[in-house]
Amino acid sequence: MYTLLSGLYKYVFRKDEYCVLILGLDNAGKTTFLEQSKTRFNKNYKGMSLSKITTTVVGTVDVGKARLVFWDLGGQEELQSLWDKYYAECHGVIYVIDSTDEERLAESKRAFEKMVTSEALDGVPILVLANKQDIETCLSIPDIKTAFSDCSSKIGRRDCLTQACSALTGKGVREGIEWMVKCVVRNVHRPPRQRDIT
Ligand code: G3D
Repeated sequence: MYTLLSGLYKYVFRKDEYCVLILGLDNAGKTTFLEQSKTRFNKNYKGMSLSKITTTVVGTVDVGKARLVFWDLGGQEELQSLWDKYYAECHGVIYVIDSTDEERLAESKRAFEKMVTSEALDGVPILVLANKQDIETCLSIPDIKTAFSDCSSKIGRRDCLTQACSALTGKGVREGIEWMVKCVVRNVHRPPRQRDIT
């Protein structure tokens, strides 16, 4: 009887926890995306004062039995060298691009290329967010895909999606998160950590 009840307790109160890195150049909209995701998925979340947000922001979002734990690592050049310290432990990557910043698109592509060729990230799903699509003059998804086209062989056979998004208005945020949940759950090579809900 105890085993049965304890099994039921675990089934109801356990979450499968997946670590998702939010990467991209500074000013791409990573922190705004994280805040928007928490607002959309977590009931009663009131938002965080921007002054309290530090370089490595952690936030969680629950979708069914899955809990995504986000790490927003900061995109300044000196912080990019820290990204790979987190690769072995993560289950997914969200790479944010500022679609209005044509000048830094090549820089963003270089950072993406470096990230995607890291062996520690083999097989890890990548969601590319073409952010700031609410601004009329932004680059379109085909423009961005063309600019990143020579990365496709390096992406390999892992799950990868380019999603139009506005972290400011929330457009595309839910679709992106739901896609990521589907991918991390089915990736048997990186099983989740199991945690009791607190
Ligand atoms: P980062 O965490 O990647 O460095 P932030 O980027 O989330 O701090 O965002 C940088 C700036 O871009 C912020 O403006 C933020 O409001 C803006 N931004 C983020 N996402 C969007 C978006 O989808 N649309 C628009 N129009 N703006 C966005 P400020 O003015 O605070 O620097």
